[in-house]
Amino acid sequence: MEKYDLILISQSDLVDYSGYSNLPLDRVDLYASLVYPRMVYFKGGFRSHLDVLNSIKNNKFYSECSPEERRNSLNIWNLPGFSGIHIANYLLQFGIHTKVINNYDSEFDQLEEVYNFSRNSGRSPLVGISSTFYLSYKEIKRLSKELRKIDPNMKILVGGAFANAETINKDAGGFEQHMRRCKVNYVLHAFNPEEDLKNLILQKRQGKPLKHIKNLTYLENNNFETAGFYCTESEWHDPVLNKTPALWDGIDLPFLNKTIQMRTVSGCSFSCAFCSYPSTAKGLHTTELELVEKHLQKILNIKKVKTIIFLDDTFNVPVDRFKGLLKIFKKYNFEWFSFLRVQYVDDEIARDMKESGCIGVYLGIESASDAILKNMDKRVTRADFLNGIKHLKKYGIISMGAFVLGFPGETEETLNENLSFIKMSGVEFYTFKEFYYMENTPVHEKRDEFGLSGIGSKWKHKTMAYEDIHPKIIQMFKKIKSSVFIDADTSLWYIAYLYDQGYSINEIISLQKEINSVVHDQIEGKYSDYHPAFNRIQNLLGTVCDHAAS
Ligand code: B12
Ligand code: SF4
Repeated sequence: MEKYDLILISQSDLVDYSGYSNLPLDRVDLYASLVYPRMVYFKGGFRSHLDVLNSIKNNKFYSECSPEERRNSLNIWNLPGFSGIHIANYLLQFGIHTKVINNYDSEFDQLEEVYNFSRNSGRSPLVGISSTFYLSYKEIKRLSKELRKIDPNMKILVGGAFANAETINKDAGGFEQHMRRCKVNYVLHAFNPEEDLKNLILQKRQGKPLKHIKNLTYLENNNFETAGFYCTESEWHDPVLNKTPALWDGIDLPFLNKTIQMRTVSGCSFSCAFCSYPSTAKGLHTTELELVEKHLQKILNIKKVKTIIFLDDTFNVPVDRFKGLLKIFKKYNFEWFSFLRVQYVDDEIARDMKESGCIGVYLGIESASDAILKNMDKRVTRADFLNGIKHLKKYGIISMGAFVLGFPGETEETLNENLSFIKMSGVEFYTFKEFYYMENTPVHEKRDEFGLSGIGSKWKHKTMAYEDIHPKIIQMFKKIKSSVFIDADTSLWYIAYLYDQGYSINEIISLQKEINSVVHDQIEGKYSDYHPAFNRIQNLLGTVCDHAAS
């Protein structure tokens, strides 16, 4: 077994379904917006769509399984996340060895084994938790508590998107109380902290002081109530895209099936009025195409890898760069998924996408109403979207249209424009998200014009309030028959993950239609574990397992 400097937890099973299940079912109208249509009530509790499949297939929910069984169950966090693998890749060039724990809840036995091995060999590894998918400290606290059962003296570091977001409108000193409460030793809060992380590990290894490391807050020892708290200088770093050599095949990735994620760009050159990404990412940064190709070669050297999910927010912009990427992709044999700005797709691009292995794309449509698109500063029209999707359909590339509902200016009519768009465009999948109001987004500058007040998920403007949205989502969910609903919290990754697990796109469509039909009836108040759709799902799962095995 190898000795590691860092154990990095990329993801964990963070949604507390048992919490929802403890709520009284006869009062579901009070909390329906939290559970529907994203969950199914099955065998006495609310379940994720994937966990319904687990129970029907294996007769066990994910939470009831042993770690090994969990690794073989369906869970969106079993899909390899990017940040852990990327950080391991970056650090390897400095001789720093990272053990990536992809999903803590599926791999905690392995974490314990690796940690104890390194500790018994005389060097306790630092244990990092990625907060990228967290929206509060709750999950950090849970993990830290469990980790300290392995070793109360463990050194725990937190980094990732949530930690970064905490410093956007607040001082890094605000971490102190949370670090004491959650028993965390270090927080690295930079948007691109790779170099700071390298410095932290090397300084610690040499027993040197940490005060010159940027973007770090730390407690001087494990006495969390009284230890001195320190905050180092904050400094912006550009992404390390061109400073990350392709060392993918040198990292141990036992959790890998067929799919891996990568990015070739960080940031975004657009400035949609509801989005904070351009302001936090500070501009568009690209990887040189020659290096992208080297990464691709190394990734595809990992024999199991057949599919890549590209995380670039606007993968096909700039268009010429995208054409260059497609030319490279065509040389290799793999399939891929990505985000796509579909208005920049013409017949030739769609054909090249297909020929280079594109299976499906996430379309940030946001709204199919020209009036709302204008308010959002999306710089696109409904007609442009329809035109682009037509090209994708011609070449059999599936798409998932993502909509943001309730943006300032939204009315009953503009919402209905989404309905007709979904039907007309023929997108195979769709998902709805409610408008989320953040101060560090362009819409905040126009709050007086829109009469926008409140914050986050609780807002009000001249034409709507947040409470109006959920009933509309349910109405639309019930009406849409031509396209398949996917939960916004899992979106394209749900499709890519099931595809990774051996399900064809048609099988995914069939399964999801059945799940949605159960949700539909539950919204009407009809609950039964003997719903005929569960039988049909069982039959479908049987067919898939048979062909996946052969
Ligand atoms: C892929 C993805 C998903 C997938 C993940 C599937 C999978 N198995 O990978 C799915 C669809 C499931 C998902 C779900 C959600 N997501 Co999401 N997702 C992303 C996305 C597109 C990519 C994440 C990624 O890998 N980024 C690339 C890496 C390099 O960036 P990073 O993780 O931030 O890592 C960098 C640093 O933060 C740091 N770092 C990361 N981890 C660590 C750890 C340590 C110790 C250190 C030192 C540093 C460090 O180093 C990295 C390199 O610079 C991002 C948007 C984006 N472009 O990042 C959103 C994003 C992470 N998601 C987000 C959100 C909010 C969610 C959801 C809560 C749903 C929602 N409302 O949108 C859910 C999760 C919970 C739930 N209820 O189910 C937010 C997070 C905001 C936050 N935490 O403050 C993001 C940033 C999008 C956004 N702007 O709104 N998501
Ligand atoms: S929504 Fe997408 S395209 Fe628009 S600014 Fe945000 S990341 Fe860029």
